[in-house]
Parts: sequence; structure tokens; C-alpha cells
Amino acid sequence: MGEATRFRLVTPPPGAGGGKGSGAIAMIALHGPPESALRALGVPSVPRVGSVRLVDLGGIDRGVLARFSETDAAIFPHAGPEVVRRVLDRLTGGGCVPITGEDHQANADAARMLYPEAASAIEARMLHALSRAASPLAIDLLLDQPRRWAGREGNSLGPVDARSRRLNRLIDPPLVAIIGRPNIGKSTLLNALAGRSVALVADQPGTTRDAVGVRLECAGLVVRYLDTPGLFGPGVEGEPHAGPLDLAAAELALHAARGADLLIAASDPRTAEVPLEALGLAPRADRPVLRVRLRADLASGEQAGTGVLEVCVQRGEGLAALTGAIREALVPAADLADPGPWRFW
Ligand SMILES: Nc1nc2c(ncn2[C@@H]2O[C@H](COP(=O)(O)OP(=O)(O)O)[C@@H](O)[C@H]2O)c(=O)[nH]1
Ligand SMILES: [Mg+2]
Repeated sequence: MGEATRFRLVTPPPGAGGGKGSGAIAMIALHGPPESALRALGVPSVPRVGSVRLVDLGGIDRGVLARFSETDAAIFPHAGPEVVRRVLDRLTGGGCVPITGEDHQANADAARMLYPEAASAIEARMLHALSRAASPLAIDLLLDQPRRWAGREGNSLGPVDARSRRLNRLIDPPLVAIIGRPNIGKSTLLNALAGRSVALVADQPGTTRDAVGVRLECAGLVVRYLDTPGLFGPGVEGEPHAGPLDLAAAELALHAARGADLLIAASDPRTAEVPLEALGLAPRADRPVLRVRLRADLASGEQAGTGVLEVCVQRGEGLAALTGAIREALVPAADLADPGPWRFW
């Protein structure tokens, strides 16, 4: 049967408030081999690493399934409480193992058992977090936590503060989705950021009908990055050649974008941005938007608007600025520099 998939609801639990708003998308991260989770949800085949698909989730909902690495996949159902509860129940019923942060005492005990050499409960938790943290930036900060929590353990069960929630992205990678019109260089950008060819690139619009999801490091922060098909469809100006496949691709892109922690809204000098407001993707505190103008070499003199990052993959310009901006939008330098304790579990 193989090892059971472990799963964790990354977005706020149904009914907890502070969610991402109505019509939003929930994210359930799958850790370890995804087979048992996929079986529980009736997904007929195990997608290859990097693939992103719209799938039927056990008859409960239709949602995106993304496989970021051998041991990191995620499903994105709609965030309605009933849908989320049923998907979680289905996973549990199928033998998958929930990871919850709720039972603090049990977690502390488990961490102590895993790390008997630890001098304190915080140190045991820290060693456990270190073993699963995705981002290089987490390491020094985690190692310093026992010192920062010394004498304050009594506060350690309080609510997770906003800074800690952002820093937790160093442990569990946040979701970044790029959206924009077809054929403006989005997939070329991903290949450049990944340093290898992970996405299909072509002169024809609509090449990326299959979205691609990979783990990428951006200035010390590891993210789950979704390269989406170009947007046609509702709210986007009529596209004469858009067929049913294009519309399905656009549906997938919108679905994924709604669940993202950070959106990259891409355009190029010849192609307008997609209308974020009309698509229900206006920037929000919990989903900032980075505006990026790709293929900057095609500009005939005119500047990008204010607040728009210029990137030219062909000339290798703007890539470091972009990865820096992604990191800053998700884990600001001020949070990293703050000397206070980090509630990291
Ligand atoms: N001139 C120029 N062309 C580029 C650049 N980046 C990508 N392209 C080309 O633009 C076309 C569309 O690229 P692609 O990445 O498939 O676009 P997507 O549909 O938005 O993913 C391809 O022919 C790329 O080679 C760039 O920086 N400058
Ligand atoms: Mg593409």
C-alpha cells in the first residue's frame, strides 16, 4: 500500500473567520507520497511532478491538483466550510494522516520524543521545525528561537501573531501564481527562474494549456510557483481564437490564482494586463499583487507604469529584482530582522 499521505489544511479552517473571502479557494497540502490521498479522492492517475490539473475531487468539488515535487503536492477545493470538511473527511477515511497544529501538548510531547537530546520543549519543537523547513532563510532564525523564547515559554501557547504567520512561510512554502495574457513570456520567465526547462515555451499563444507547478527559491524563500495558462474568458476581452481547451485552461488559472498567497500580474509592452478587479483578483492584504512587465526589450521607448517591475529574460534583466520582490512581499525583511520570538509551530 505504501506510506500514507499526510495532509494539512493550510488556509484557515472553515468557520474560523479571517479567511480569504467568499468564493475563495482553500489549500490542502499533501506531504509524502500522494498516492493514498489521490486514491481517497478517486483521482485515477498520479500526476507527474510539475503538473497542475483541474480534477474531480471525489464527487465533492472540482479543484486544482498541483504536484510541486515528489513529496509535495496540494489540492485546492473551494473554501466553503462544507466542501473543505468533506474533502478532509474523505482523506482521513482513506487512511491519510492529518497534521494539525492544534494539540499543542501532544505536539510538544511528540517533539520531545523525537529529539530527546533537546534541552527544552521549545528546542525540541525547533529541531523538529528545522527538519522540515523548506527555506534556507529559516535556518539561522530557527536556531536562535530557544534563546529568544527563554523565560517566555508561558506565552508560547498564545495566538499566532501576524509576523509569525508570515515567517511560517519559511517552513511551509507559500503559493505564488503568475497570470496574464497568453504569449507574453510567462513560461520563459519560469524556466529562467528555475534555471532549467520546466515549462513549455512557444511563439503560439496558448502553448501552456497545462499549468506547471514547481518549487522555486526566491532570495532565500522557497515558494510553490504556479505557471498558469494565459487568461481568456470572463472579464477578459474577447479572444477570437479561444476554444474550449483555452477556456478550461483559463478556469484553471483563475482557480489557482484565487488560492495564491501572492499574485504576479504579468503584461508585456504590447499586451495589456488582465483586468484584476473584474476577475475578482484585486490586491488584498492577504493576497498582494506584484505587477511585472515581461519582454521589456519589445518596448519602443515607453516606460512601464509606476510600481511595475520591468523584466527582460532575453537580456537577463530584472530577475534578481523580481525574486527579491517576491520574497519581500511574502516575508518582509522587517519580519526577518525583528529580534522578537517567532511562534513557528
Ligand atoms: N523578445 C523577447 N521574447 C521573449 C522574451 N521572453 C520570452 N520571449 C518569447 O515570447 C514567446 C512566448 O513565450 P512564452 O514563455 O511561451 O509565453 P507565455 O504564453 O506567456 O507562457 C516565445 O517565443 C518566447 O521565446 C523576452 O524577454 N524578449
Ligand atoms: Mg506559457
